[in-house]
Amino acid sequence: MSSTYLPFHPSPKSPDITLPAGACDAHCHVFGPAAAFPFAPERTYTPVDAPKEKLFELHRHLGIERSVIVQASCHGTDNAAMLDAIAHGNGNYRGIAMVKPDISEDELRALDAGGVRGVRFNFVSHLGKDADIDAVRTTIEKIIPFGWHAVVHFEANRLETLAPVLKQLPLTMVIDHMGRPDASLGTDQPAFRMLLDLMEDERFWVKVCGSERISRAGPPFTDAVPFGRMLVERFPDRVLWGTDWPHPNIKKHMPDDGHLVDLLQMIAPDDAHLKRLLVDNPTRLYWPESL
Ligand code: 0GY
Repeated sequence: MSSTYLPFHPSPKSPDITLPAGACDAHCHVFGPAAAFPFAPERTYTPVDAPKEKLFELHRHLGIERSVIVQASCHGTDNAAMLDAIAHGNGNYRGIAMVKPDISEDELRALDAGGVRGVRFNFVSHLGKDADIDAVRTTIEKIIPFGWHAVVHFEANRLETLAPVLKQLPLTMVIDHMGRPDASLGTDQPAFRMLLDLMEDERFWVKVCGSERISRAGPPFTDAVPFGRMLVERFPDRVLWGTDWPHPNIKKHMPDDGHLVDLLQMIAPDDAHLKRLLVDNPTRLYWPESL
């Protein structure tokens, strides 16, 4: 297990753009603090503490009003740190949990009351063993009555085997980080074409974040922009965006979150698309009661 990953940026720049009212960061995490919310024994990495106060401060700084906190693997299926952050978020925070397949209806009800609206499944080598497909199916049967969705996080090379399985699942699925293609291989690479094909099915949504993860050129990560731009233009009503703060497992170039917001000027072709990406789409998925 390594703790050599970079800490989050200490003082992100102010973005060059003013985000639309109600803008949502639909992918970020809280880590610890470990003294209050210990990390999972089975974790594959130990991050630096990234508590809710720092997340709230970042959101104020960037002009973000709403957010979805995604359970990270380093906390395993103990969603306490995330639930605590949501509870302090004045209704502007929702969560995506990680759960065991034998979770009870009462436990799911408690998560729902705590602001959880979906469950995440990982298929990423550096985060440990892939989610078990039978366990995924069992969990999904249990969450459907709550109207939740699944968040699927996979490496690009998993898509060929995963796509037929995902196509059988009867619920909304949100794909993390544009399906994690290698940006240096271009938008015509088979894995990205497969993702575009999957997106033709209206059950699928995709997060156009993770530019810093798929980039091979490094800061300012503009080699990742064509991927996000293509997704936003083709599927304007099923795209979400997030900071991915505090950026777990980044070893080389810790992004400045202000720069990541600036990239949105290139990812969205105009203000109308930007509003759908940051406001309308996350509202439909996470705050439908406010519509
Ligand atoms: C991300 C990506 C990563 C980590 C996790 O659950 C996690 O630990 O999500 C990663 O290492 O690529 O979405 O934040």
